Amino acid sequence: MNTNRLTNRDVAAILSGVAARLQILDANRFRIIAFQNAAESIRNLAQDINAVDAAGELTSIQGVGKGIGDAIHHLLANGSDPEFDALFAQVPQGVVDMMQIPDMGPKKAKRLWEELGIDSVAALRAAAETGQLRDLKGFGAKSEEKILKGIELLTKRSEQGADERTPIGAARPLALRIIAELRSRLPDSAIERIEVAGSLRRWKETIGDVDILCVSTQPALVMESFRTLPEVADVVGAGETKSSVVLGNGLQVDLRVVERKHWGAALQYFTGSKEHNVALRELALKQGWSLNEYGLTATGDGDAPAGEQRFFEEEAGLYAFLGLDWVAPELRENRGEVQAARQHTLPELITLDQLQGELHSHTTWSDGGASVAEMAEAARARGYRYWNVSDHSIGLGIVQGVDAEKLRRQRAEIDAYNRRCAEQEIDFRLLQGSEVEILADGSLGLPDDVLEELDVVVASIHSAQRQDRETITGRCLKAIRNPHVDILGHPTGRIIGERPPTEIDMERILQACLETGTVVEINANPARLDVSDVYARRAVELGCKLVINCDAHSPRELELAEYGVGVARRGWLTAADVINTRSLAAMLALLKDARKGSSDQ
Ligand code: DGT
Ligand code: CA
Ligand code: CA
Ligand code: ZN
Repeated sequence: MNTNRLTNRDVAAILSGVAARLQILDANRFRIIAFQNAAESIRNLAQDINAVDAAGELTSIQGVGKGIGDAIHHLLANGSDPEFDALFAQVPQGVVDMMQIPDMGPKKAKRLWEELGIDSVAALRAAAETGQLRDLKGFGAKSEEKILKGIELLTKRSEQGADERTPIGAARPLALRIIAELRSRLPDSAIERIEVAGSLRRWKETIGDVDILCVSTQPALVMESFRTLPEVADVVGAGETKSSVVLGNGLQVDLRVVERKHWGAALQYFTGSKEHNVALRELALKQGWSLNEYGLTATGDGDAPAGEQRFFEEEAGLYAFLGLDWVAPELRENRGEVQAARQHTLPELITLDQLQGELHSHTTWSDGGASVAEMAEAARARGYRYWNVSDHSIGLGIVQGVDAEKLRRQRAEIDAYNRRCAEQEIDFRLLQGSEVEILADGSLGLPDDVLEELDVVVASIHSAQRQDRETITGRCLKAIRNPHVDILGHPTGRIIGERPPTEIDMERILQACLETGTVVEINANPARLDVSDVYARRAVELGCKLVINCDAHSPRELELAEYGVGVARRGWLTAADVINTRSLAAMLALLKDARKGSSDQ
């Protein structure tokens, strides 16, 4: 057996590296896309790739065919693959890195490498600084300047952390503010429509850059206004209908102005994902149409005469023309949505307004910033019908935990609030729970007889997160098997861009959740988004129930629920899959111990 076991991430990185090198070598387009798709699905795969390989099921992975499957098998067995090794030796990593520079595609990178021998970002910077690029046909002083600017941007981004992508929780408020500012600065007549597109519209957990699309008859005015917004630190592109700026935090924002008649196709195109677009374009081609960001043009292979054009003011019109139901942006990752749209079997995705309450939150009893009553008021203001107070069971750092004695006193406070609601005939109920700590050995931070008295128990991990796969998985399995644990909180423990997920074997965890009736949390805090979209989808596929919780530590954090809904929608979840879309009684009936919730009456 091979001791240097490759992880899903390793395999995905190797396949991406192969795709990049094939791009530079100008290989067959479909071969490049095949490697890109395979890398992306393996990066997002819930199961361990080694286990999938051992079961002989590599080709059951979306985007992995016989050829790539065999190569992966070889890779996992031997730690390398001769064909991949040859490619990696042929094209240096530095040339691949050059493609990370904004506006540097594979063709440019290849020419710089082949014609000038430039094989790293550092070498490229030196050549640009000393004016050596202008000797190359098609390059001038201006392109040198642009490349230097791009390198500067790239360095700035990578200095901000290993991951140059921005968490959605940071990008989304900025994007919405920019749209609001544009609207307020410009006369009403200047902006007919404006919307975010790209990964942000798809609610991807991290954002490379923000894409905004608008319809305007005064593009110059819109461009000027955009480039002079107060958040803008640098203008990196200034065209008549497209501008790119970099904000103070390094986030790039692209704004494009399109004509009204192109809106449907443009919004579709710039929403992506690239993989979804490729699938859509291929479907269109089969029907005799070529698809781009303006609309459809007949190829002459179908019924319409070559050159005939079709435009769409709305996205839905474009999808319908191709025989598809409109696909929600969150699903556009080429994970089966195009086929489902054709067969009219897309899921009816959960929406934010379907949430009726939440089951994981904190108050001043532990590390929250607001009292029980303040949190309850905030929950009611959102239209929630119930709210579970789940303060930490044991101390985390300087924060005090809530023990059995404190829980008794807290219960009195919760009961008093509920009595006031009842007296005023307010349809709202506070529940009492705990976020009980799963200790390093899998025992819990509160004894069973205390847990038994609580309405809803969330169990999670906040310490010893570096345990090996067996240990941490076993530890969580023990908690899941406790009859009083209702919910597994933020199961993988990751903090996006800061801390990787634990080694936990999610496949086994989800199986155990299914068997025991433990509910899987989608922690909506955008720093966590845990479980992720892919695990959420896997959980539902297995038949598990999920819950969307903000894990709010203050009234303001209740607003984060939309990020959890984003994850759920990306995981193809419907309201039926998520227990806190139900009424209080129906929700409690889905918990492990269905008699719970009646104890305080
Ligand atoms: P990001 O910015 O890395 O978080 O991800 P996206 O999806 O926002 O990607 P971005 O900003 O590069 O491009 C926005 C959308 O434009 C993308 O989702 C699909 C479309 N698009 C961009 N370049 C291409 C391309 O080369 N081919 C196709 N089919 N679509 C593209
Ligand atoms: Ca983008
Ligand atoms: Ca973009
Ligand atoms: Zn919590």
